[in-house]
Amino acid sequence: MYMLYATRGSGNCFKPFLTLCQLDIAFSVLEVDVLKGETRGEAFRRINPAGAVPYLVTEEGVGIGESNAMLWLIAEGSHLMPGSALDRARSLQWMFFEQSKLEPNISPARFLGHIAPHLGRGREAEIAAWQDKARAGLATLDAHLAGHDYMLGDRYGITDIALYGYVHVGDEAGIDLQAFPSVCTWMERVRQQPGHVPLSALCASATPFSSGCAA
Ligand SMILES: N[C@@H](CCC(=O)N[C@@H](CS)C(=O)NCC(=O)O)C(=O)O
Repeated sequence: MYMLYATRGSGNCFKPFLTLCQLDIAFSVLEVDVLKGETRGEAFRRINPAGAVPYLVTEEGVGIGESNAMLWLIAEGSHLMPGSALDRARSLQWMFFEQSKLEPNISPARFLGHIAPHLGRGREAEIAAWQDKARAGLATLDAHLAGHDYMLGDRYGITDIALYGYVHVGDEAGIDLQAFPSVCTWMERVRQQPGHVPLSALCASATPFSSGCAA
């Protein structure tokens, strides 16, 4: 059974979680608390030396980092995978876009402006710069989705999950998502997919990492 190390509220951790849920694959979640610094602690670094979540451990005990890479493993052989060589390349294209233009801007703006605002005090200019960069990325995404129901055309899959992870919490990063109407319509389509679960479900029945169950 897969074990997913995750932290509450994380769009990155939500991606493998949602994929596992939608494919009805058995897994358990261990909650590593970023706010308490557990990701940087020695105990977690023995498991993932990169000190980041999500981290996925397979039944054979092999660990894999990077949320979008996990989707390729979890969804292998399923209807959520891109089919042709061209679609696989397009999927990677959008996943790299997500990790370079959206996630690195939405995530810190949301963390410092919404999740831990006490840490964001005095960093308003940095937050505004991240928001501007995120809006530029969202404009690119909106233009793409104006002509497509889903990221790769007419079929939902892991590329949609990769993009949805942070885009759907863009408002918590102080970005008005209504300014991106095609993104909003696509998000609603994503929410209508069978087996969809909200981000709030991520650590709802997780075992705390601090309980020592991971050892
Ligand atoms: N590119 C990575 C990003 C992972 C990442 O930044 N994770 C954050 C939580 S969303 C983290 O573990 N931060 C730990 C820390 O800053 O101590 C992915 O997509 O998985």
